[in-house]
Amino acid sequence: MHLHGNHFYVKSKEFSNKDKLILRDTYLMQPGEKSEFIYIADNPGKWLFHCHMLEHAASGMIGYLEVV
Ligand SMILES: [Cu+2]
Repeated sequence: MHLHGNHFYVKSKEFSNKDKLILRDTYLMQPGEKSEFIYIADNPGKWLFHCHMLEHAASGMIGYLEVV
């Protein structure tokens, strides 16, 4: 999943066997995976949030976050 206009921290075991907080604007999620994104919402606007696999985005894995 990719978030425009912001970076976020996500707990990931991508680089080790232990969860680590990694700073990202895109996070490759596994099927059925649930994740919490942690970020400071200090960039006002409507920011697109979507799957980077365009066929997934086209079938509905897309939305936006509004920072006010
Ligand atoms: Cu996808």
